[in-house]
Amino acid sequence: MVKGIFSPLEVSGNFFQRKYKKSSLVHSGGNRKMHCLIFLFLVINFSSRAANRYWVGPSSSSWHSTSNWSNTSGGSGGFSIPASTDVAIFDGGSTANCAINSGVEVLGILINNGYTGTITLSGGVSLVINSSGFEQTGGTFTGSGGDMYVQGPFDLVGGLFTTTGILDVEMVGNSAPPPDIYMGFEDPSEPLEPPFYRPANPNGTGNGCLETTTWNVYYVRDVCISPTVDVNHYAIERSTQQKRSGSHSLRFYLKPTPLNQWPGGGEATHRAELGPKYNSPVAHYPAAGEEVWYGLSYYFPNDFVFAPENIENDIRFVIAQWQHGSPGSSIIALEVIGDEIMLQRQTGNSTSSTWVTPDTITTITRGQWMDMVFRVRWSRTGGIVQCWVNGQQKLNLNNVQTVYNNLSNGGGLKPGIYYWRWKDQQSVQNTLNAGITHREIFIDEIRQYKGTNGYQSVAPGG
Ligand SMILES: [Ca+2]
Repeated sequence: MVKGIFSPLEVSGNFFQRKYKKSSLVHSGGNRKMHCLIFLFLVINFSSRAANRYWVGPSSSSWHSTSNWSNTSGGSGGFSIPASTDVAIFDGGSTANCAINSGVEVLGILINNGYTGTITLSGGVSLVINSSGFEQTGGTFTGSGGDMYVQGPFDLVGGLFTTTGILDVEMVGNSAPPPDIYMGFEDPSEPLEPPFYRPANPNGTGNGCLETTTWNVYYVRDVCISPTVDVNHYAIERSTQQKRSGSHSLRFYLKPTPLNQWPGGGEATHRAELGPKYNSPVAHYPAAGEEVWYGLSYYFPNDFVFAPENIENDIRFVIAQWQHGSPGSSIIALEVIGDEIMLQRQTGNSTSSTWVTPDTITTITRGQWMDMVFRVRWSRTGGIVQCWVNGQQKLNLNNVQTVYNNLSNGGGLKPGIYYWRWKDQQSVQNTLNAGITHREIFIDEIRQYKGTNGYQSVAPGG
């Protein structure tokens, strides 16, 4: 159980939900699965121990009169006023206003989209709602200084909710649907295959990319190390050095190719990532029109050296990208530029894309975990990219391109270090000049959920 107090609060629209989780205040889209779960919960209560009471009152009438309540929608009044084991239902059976002028305790309140009236909670009055919680999909609820205590789910799907009094919400635990993918890096059986080993070859050619090995059922290693150096110039390993939860996280490490070992005809070191596995039990590439939520937590060590901040310079690298499985750059990626994490986007076609000036998401705090949640609606023209950091919304892009014009799918999350600039000798020199000898980051609590309102399903947590 988690608990929080907010005041004042105003919420409107038909695609909104407000919840409280630990120390973070969360705004996110409507949740149809949640809606169905709550509805089922109410139905079970209706049939077992609770009574339904339907609002049938005349205009501007009082909650506190038996003549205004019925046992069926639109039925005759005269039934008991909803009490602590009853659910009060406002639907199309009466669209009249309702005034709560003295203290009320009910099992639940359900305001469905057939109700178009206004329910007013008067100042100084307490409204206690027990385990069935509060759900609103229509009408208007106005708290004019009265206080609400919700001992169950609080679910705003539509209508208008306003209160100037206390709103104290206690969510039922685990009410969010589980994620489709969860990686906490606690499983000692992962990685499923040992990393590929390849000896250094001073005359090596080619791109240096190692044979992929399976990390777990969802991911493979995707590593490119200069053929002239030993493969220990990288690491993707479970580590106890840092952890967001449990006792392990995943450590990513990459070292640039030494200038005196530069490959003559090949590519220098540039990649240590977990790549989408082609036969993963969860499909990695969402279709255009689908919405996917991603959660993960980053840790930059205290000795992480920030490069001089200049988005035009060479000293920047990717810490996650959403790879679409076709030739060409990822359409969205997270880059570290200076001391900030930015969202890098492309537009157009995958093989001839146009670079978009990155959007700053957050300044990096070294030595602390940063919890990140992303909502991505994959679309050629109506895409959405939203990002929250430690519970605060930092990015809200709407009607952007998140699927290339020549593709029919969006990207699969590919976490890790992609230092594409290190394929260039001058960039490595610039990196060394800035006092950067390697890159090391830790990632934990990776989650993925396909569907709407997935914040609670993917938010990093213990
Ligand atoms: Ca962990």
